[in-house]
Amino acid sequence: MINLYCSIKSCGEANYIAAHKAGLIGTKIHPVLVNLQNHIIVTGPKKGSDFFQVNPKGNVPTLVLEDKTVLNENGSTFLYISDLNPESGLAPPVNSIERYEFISLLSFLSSELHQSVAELFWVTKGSLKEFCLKRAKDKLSYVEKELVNNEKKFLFQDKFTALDAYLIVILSWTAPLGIEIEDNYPNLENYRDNLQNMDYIKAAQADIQTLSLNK
Ligand SMILES: N[C@@H](CCC(=O)N[C@@H](CS)C(=O)NCC(=O)O)C(=O)O
Repeated sequence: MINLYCSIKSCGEANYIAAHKAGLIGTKIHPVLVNLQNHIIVTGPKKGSDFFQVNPKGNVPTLVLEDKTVLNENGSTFLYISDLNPESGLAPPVNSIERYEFISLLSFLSSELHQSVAELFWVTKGSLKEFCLKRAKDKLSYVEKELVNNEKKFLFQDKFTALDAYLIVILSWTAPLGIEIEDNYPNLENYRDNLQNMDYIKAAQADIQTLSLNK
């Protein structure tokens, strides 16, 4: 079994949602929860141990494969999970031009949108906060105008992919950080609400919550 180290409401949860949608949780992937405040593993046989021993960077998502290879960074983990079940359509096939377009969007989500929104967790006041807030809003405006316009239900082409799992988790961070999607980004609001109502998203989120309750 492959271990997926993740945390509730983090980009690790996004990887869990993708794996859940592809039917991989419990069949090929075993989820392990990590407390990102203190970097302690909170479920499974390694409960109570230091997550830095698994991944020296201390961040999720982290996959530990059966041969003990450690894969980390969303740009890698989402693709690995997707390729465990190519039929799931979580990512386009290897060698297709769509694969490269998909990787481009995945890189944008992880290196630009994710980081510009998440830095507001740490930068909470002053002119630096204003700068970071504007930067995050600019990235969201790009998604609003270019990626989820025309009532698009999914980020890439016309079906659910790993990118959607990633984007809805990033969008769940915005309200506590003072960015109101409802007031400013109608396309993103539609996109988010539509996905949030999908049974497979609700089921994945309920399952990861159960995992945290049973720790
Ligand atoms: N560069 C990483 C960033 C992943 C990341 O920021 N993960 C966060 C959760 S969303 C995390 O683990 N933060 C805790 C830490 O870095 O100690 C990627 O793109 O995958």
